[in-house]
Amino acid sequence: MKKTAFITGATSGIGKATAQLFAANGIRLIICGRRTELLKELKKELEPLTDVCVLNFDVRDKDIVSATIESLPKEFRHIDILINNAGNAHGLDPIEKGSLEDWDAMLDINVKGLLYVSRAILPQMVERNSGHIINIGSTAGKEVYPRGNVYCASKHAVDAINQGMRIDLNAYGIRVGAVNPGLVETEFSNVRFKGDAKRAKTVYKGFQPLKPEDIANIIFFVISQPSHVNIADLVVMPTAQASSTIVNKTI
Ligand code: NDP
Ligand code: 8X3
Repeated sequence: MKKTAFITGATSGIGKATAQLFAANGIRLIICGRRTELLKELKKELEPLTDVCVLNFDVRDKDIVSATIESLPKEFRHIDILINNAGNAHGLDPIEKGSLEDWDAMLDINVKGLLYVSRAILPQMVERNSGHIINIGSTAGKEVYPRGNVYCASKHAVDAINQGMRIDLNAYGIRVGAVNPGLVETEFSNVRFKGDAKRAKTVYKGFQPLKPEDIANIIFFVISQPSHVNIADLVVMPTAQASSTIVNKTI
């Protein structure tokens, strides 16, 4: 039977590339995000390859999250794979100047949003004693860098939630693992710098960053392992990157 994957944050970057790769491999898709037009376009692109269901919601709204997931059409209710990917950094300020709105956004989306989506999907996996969850963390969840403060905190929380999920779901045969990327060129820095494309570009200047497709390939590798293999935690950086602050820029 074909598997069904639920991907949050499928409108761009890592989530979109993962949806494209999954579709090319015949995995049925539930693609989620806030930008309706982008979801519709992606559905149109991928429908020749696989069945696609669009879910349009903001992960911050817990009532909408659970109601929307409950309203899935019958043929998409059985979810085999959950990719908890939706998230972003908002701002890069020192802690004493941090914006409260940015802090709320990062904690509400990256941490609470991930929890709301997971809470709505986990019971069916528990009932079936099967499922695979991949949490997209970050190198920012493994170390803390200057002015990364609250974004790093949100990704450290994802790291803890990943471990907690794996422990609590162990008895049910559900696989849980995290993929923690370093610098990937997506819309990430555009969002962090509030649409300042020039500043966003400078983040990836002078070295070869990861592409969203690189992470999609890794996610696909993780979900393609036999059922007795669980890749619990994986960190991947561009070759030019050694840590959050050490990047070999040549230009
Ligand atoms: P993008 O900005 O390209 O994609 C972010 C995705 O998250 C979009 O599809 C966006 O959809 C979705 N999203 C954001 N906020 C919400 C929300 N409130 N409700 C629902 N969906 C939301 O960035 P990336 O692809 O780079 O980021 C994906 C994940 O990878 C994030 O968790 C990020 O922290 C992580 N990551 C990224 C790295 C990088 O260097 N790029 C490195 C390490 C981790 P929409 O706007 O349509 O709602
Ligand atoms: C994204 C990687 O270093 O920009 O999570 O925070 S970084």
